[in-house]
Amino acid sequence: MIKRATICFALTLLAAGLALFSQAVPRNSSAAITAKAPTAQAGLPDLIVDQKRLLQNWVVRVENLKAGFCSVEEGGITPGDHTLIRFTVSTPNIGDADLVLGDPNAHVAAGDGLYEFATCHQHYHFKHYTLYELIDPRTGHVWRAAKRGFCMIDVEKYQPYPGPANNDRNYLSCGAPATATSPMIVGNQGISKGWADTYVWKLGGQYFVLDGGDGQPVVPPGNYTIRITVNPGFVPGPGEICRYADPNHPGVCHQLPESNYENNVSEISINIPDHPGKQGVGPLKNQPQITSEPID
Ligand SMILES: [Cu+2]
Repeated sequence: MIKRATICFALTLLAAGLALFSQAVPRNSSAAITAKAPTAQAGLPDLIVDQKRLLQNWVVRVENLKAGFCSVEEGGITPGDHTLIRFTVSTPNIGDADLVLGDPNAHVAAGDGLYEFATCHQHYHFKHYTLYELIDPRTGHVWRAAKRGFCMIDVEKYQPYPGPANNDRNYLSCGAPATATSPMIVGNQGISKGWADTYVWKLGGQYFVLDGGDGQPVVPPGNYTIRITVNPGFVPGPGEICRYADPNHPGVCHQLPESNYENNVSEISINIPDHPGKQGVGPLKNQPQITSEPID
């Protein structure tokens, strides 16, 4: 697993290196430097949720959530010990074109409403990229997760991709606005065809609070469904833009273009035990406790 922060840092260095290199190459002084238009793509992206990944990567356990964690602040959680279910979400692009978002700074400047600035994370988050739901199959009650925003980049290759195995990794920088201490970072977000954006279980907000510590009802022991929906459909409210109309569901819209909106959901069944303890119960039991929260 590649750490997202490492990728961003490495890419910043790489970009800086390339910028230096390109400045060193003599240019025709009369030629204006124009930005290259994005290459037109013939196909469309197709996002899915990797069900096998979800099935193999979850744990119910007791954790100490510290007051300084962004997910505690953003999720309205009382700091201290809480019973959680943590899980990993991976969203491969199995389509025949890249999902292209580019620089969040440009989206914010254009005022298109796709990104918002996350004060605690000090960078931009895409709104409504993936919906996390914990469902009680008996009552249909739905709990929401602590995660509030997403940065889409190529984290890892999706091995079962049906197309070519050597597609380029193109999107590696979340981007950030200028702050008092650092200049603006130009981002390049997206998911290349054949690649996946992955949010591992340790990351901030990759959990549901089960003991009511976030103001939602307590989740009693028993069988539940975790349902993950990438690029979820929504009915636009007043003033909301319909970017991509769903061809199969009149009135339903999506934020991102895809060739198929019918394969965007994965579900798993899990059992929440009575006393999971700090070791936990589930495929990821006995993993170390988290002392500082990695964010993305
Ligand atoms: Cu973030």
